[in-house]
Amino acid sequence: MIEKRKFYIDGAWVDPRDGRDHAVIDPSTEEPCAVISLGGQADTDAAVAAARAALPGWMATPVAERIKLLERLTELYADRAEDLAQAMSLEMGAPIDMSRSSQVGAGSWHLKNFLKAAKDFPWEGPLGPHAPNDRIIHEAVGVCAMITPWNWPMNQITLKFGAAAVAGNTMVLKPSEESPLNALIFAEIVDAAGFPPGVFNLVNGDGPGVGSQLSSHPDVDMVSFTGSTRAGRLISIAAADTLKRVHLELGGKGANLVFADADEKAVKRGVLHMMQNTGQSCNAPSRMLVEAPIYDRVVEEAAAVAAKVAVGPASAEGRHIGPVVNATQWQKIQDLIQKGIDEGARLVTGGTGRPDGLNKGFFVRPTVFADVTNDMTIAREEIFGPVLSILRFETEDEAVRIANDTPYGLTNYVQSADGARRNRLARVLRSGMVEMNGQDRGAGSPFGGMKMSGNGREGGSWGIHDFVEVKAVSGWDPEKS
Ligand code: TXE
Repeated sequence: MIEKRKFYIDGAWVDPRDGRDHAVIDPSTEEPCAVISLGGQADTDAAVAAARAALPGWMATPVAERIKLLERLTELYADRAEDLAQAMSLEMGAPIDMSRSSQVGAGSWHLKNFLKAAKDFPWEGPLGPHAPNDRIIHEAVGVCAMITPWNWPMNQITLKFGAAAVAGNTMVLKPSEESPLNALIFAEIVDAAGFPPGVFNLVNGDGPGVGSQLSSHPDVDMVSFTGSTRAGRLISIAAADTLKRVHLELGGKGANLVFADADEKAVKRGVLHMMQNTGQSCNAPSRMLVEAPIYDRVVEEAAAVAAKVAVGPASAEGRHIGPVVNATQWQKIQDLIQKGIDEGARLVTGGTGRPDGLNKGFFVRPTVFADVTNDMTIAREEIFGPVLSILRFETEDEAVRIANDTPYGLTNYVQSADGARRNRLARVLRSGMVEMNGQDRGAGSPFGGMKMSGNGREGGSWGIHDFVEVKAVSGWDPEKS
């Protein structure tokens, strides 16, 4: 049993002032695998005070030095890759090979993108050639609380840390209580990289405790949150009295528009993308919208692909999907699958219960529903499990109407050989991201949503923009530095 009760505050590992024990459960076995502490107000206050005290010095540190420290951290992150992969596999159930490649890999990708973006960022400069005495200065927002979830934990921590750090902010991280171990390793990496004490602090806690204490804290200038729309709303309410900046990256219900001229791998790609990380991704293409002439063939192919998706424990090597993170999520997914059946969707593979041979652990059967209509619960709610809904459309306009008929707006997908159609659709789909024909997002591409998927953008220079204030100065002397 791993015991990790300490918090990282002001450059030191300290005992909780107001802590209580919390067991971290291995979702592959349902057994406790670690004990951490959940902090209280005194711990939150200590971390915020350390971040506040470190702020003037860190803001005054030249950006080139901040970038150097991030470079060092990026190297050390690579050195600790295996520890991070094992931790995430144990605590949130990512199969170990996937944890090594995708979970850890996402973090190093973001860190490297920030290094490049920070070097090119317009930190300070004239308003324009017409106004030599006007200067625009981008400076830190201040003390930033970062509240992160368990599904892509290192991805989300690095997205916030990299941008906040290069921009001169100081930070208090509260990782998810479901997946604290990788975050504790990250704090060790920050420490080893030599960031000044107080620049980065970590307090473990739950949402109603440390999470809401940070959100309402008068000495916190910004909250950057990734998680459920439910918690995002509570954070916004808690933050309202202090009018702090609130950045939210929330749920999604992405549509994947598959036209008759889609490439031959489009359906397989869409199903596997849905199943990736056991369906626990905010940008999952969970509604597959299929053009009528190819509908029956696509349903058959999607069912066959999903039926072949292997499910197994996170510690097993190879290509399979792991369990979902916890009992609550497992039950939520079971209830939604049952709702799909009850509301009249056609179950073509999978269903409720555990896959054969897996009697313990939060394992879910890869499931596909056909004949889903957009008013059904499974088409409206974020399931966050390996469950795909297939809907039929007749015309492009109808596809757009269905795709946009959702409270969410994170990512939509298009599969079509027709470039003019793709470009047309990219303009009218209401989501922060539109990904087409399986093309990967470019380095530094902004990640974030519209509507109830949140606000703000993370990654690359866009991510840095979210962590800076824009200061307009007039009367600047261009002859002096
Ligand atoms: O998330 P929570 P849960 C969605 C997904 C999933 C559902 C529930 O649909 O099924 O959310 O997951 C902290 N003030 N996503 O309940 O509660 C919490 O401690 C401050 C989408 O596990 O949102 C943790 O650190 N903080 C998503 C973080 O919020 C609060 C990723 C996420 O937990 C808080 C995860 C509060 N009042 C779930 N309540 C995505 N966008 O990728 C909770 N937290």
